[in-house]
Amino acid sequence: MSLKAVIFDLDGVIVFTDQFHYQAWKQMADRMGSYFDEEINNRLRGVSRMDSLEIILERYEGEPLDDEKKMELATEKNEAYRSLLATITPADVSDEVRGTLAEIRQRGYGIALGSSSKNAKFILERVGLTGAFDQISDGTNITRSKPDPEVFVKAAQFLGREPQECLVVEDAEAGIDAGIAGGMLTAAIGDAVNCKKADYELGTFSDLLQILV
Ligand code: B16
Ligand code: MG
Repeated sequence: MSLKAVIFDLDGVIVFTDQFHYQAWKQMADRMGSYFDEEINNRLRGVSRMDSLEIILERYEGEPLDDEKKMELATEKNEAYRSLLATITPADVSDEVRGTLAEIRQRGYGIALGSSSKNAKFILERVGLTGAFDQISDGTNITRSKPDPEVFVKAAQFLGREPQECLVVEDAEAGIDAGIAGGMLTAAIGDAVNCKKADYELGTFSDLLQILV
């Protein structure tokens, strides 16, 4: 079956907000007296907010935290993250990414977002890319986060395409695993190239134009 659509991860592929995630989590972890560094932050790529919190709390040694307190901590982090997101502008998306998305559409492929983030629509609005996507599947329409394929399976359904007709573009190993589990082809960019599991490896975003002929 030939490729008809592309499903893009957001953070680490289209925009780069991992430093904002880091700063917001770091602020929370410091307040809790819990150790947190960039290496732990790397494990949070593609992982949902609550699952990220659980990873951070692996190093927490204080009083036990109930679900209500955990929700409070996640909300505190998200508020700090949203304040940082308010500083991003269309200039935070490269001309290469913008031009490649336009060319992929021009070539007739369906385009969807497949992001774990509940802030995905807000981010797309901030950078002026909402119109570049035919469909959006994000943290607001899933119950299981990557490596579960749910976010990509939903994206394919929203596009009206079979999984085998879709190419997933991801920067996280958990996202490549999710694409494979969903029965899709996968293209790795950035960090995900190191896992050596993807069907394609992108040196740069516009390399997609050699796959999507
Ligand atoms: P939020 P992606 C993911 O986005 C991020 O990589 C991950 O670090 C974050 O925890 C997750 O979104 C949830 O984000 O707190 O905004 O709902 O890479 O799947 O686009
Ligand atoms: Mg990502």
